[in-house]
Amino acid sequence: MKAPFAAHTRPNPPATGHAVSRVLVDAHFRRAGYYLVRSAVPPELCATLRQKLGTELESGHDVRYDDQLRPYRVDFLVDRVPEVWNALRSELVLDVVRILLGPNVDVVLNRHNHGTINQRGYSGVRFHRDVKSWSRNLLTAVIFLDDVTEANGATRLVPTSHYLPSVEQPFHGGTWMDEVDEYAFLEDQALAVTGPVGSVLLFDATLFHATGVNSTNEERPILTLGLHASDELSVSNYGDNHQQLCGTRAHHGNALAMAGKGAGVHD
Ligand SMILES: O=C(O)CCC(=O)C(=O)O
Repeated sequence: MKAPFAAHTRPNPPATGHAVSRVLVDAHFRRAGYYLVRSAVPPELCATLRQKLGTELESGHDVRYDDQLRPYRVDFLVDRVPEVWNALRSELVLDVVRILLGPNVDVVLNRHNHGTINQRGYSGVRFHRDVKSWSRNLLTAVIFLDDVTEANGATRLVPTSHYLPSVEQPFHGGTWMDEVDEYAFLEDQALAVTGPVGSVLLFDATLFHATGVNSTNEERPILTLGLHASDELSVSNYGDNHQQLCGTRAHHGNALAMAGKGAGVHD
């Protein structure tokens, strides 16, 4: 029998109608690099998503295996499990995402877009950034499909590390913290972000973060998506790696490029 989530003594905020302070959310996110939206996705929807994630893992298609050869990740999530859109469009999630990114938001299909279950003993992904540099940044969204605790491997992140300069390293592009000597010691400053089922951890994709080690016998299922503001250059006829989450998508860039005459023109 699994122990209920017990890391917080205050009651969960209601999943809907919970007023968030625009100023505080934005100020905390910009300084610390992350923001946890507690209990934002209804538990029933999380149960459906857990079950669908399990089915997709069993299918063996586009599944990754951990260091003990157990299936642990499925890619191309939004195509395989459309209920992910309902989770992202939960009222409280959209409230906070709109504060951080504005009214028009896209989901990126070629970064993250996966569901993961970390099982006992798997040490997960080591400290890294999800993008190399702020110049093409993302908002990473981790949806907790079950209670996430330190014991079952909560994501660990290094607050404020999104301010550290981008460092180009051979082969891996500088996204791995332990490959940069000056940054490696920051692991000691990391904190684990825990929360009840349905919580959503949002962070600047240049914030160094890692999977915690799961020391329980339960899985820790999460979904991970990359979001960004749909800005005036998002729409292009050079191909589209995005799908609209909310708002509108408009192009105000180079008109020639949009008309298909863009070769050699800055788009
Ligand atoms: O498993 C986690 O807690 C974090 C996963 C992660 O960092 C990633 O998918 O890039």
